[in-house]
Amino acid sequence: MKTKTNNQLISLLIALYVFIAFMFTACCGNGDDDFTNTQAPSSVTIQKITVTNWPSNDGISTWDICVGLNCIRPDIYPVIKYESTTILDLVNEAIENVSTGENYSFSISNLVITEPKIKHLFRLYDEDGATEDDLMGQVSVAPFSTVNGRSNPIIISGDGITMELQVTYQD
Ligand SMILES: [Ca+2]
Ligand SMILES: [Ca+2]
Repeated sequence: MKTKTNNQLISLLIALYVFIAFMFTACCGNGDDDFTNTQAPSSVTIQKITVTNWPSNDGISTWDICVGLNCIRPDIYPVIKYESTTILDLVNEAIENVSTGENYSFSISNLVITEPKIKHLFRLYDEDGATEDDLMGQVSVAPFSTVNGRSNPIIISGDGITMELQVTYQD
């Protein structure tokens, strides 16, 4: 009887341990996905995106191959996707022939992120006119994370690209 109770206790402890380990991984393994923070905003509104970094080439050659003083430089614009929906596409405001080390800002008219705790896909493209635009880099991240709190700007960085989001937070 004693052994059976002990076995049950051990089983219970193992189950509890697995549960806690699972909860820790789900909750806090990646601070970007913490759904438990009551300080999280109900929405985040993006007012400006400043691109501060991008890969110097596509791994093989310059972003554009052409004859001209600066035309080999990329013509950048950001795109934001949420799940399968493109919620921002600034292809029509692409900035031509950008210089490494400079910052380039895109003012946008209040893009409201309604699920700031869920991952969004931030992409930077090189606009190529007639041919398919080059994807320069992309980062999948939640705009709001408990690690960064309500920072402004929000820094989106990875895969060779960096974007700073000028935002406001809504409770
Ligand atoms: Ca190109
Ligand atoms: Ca170019």
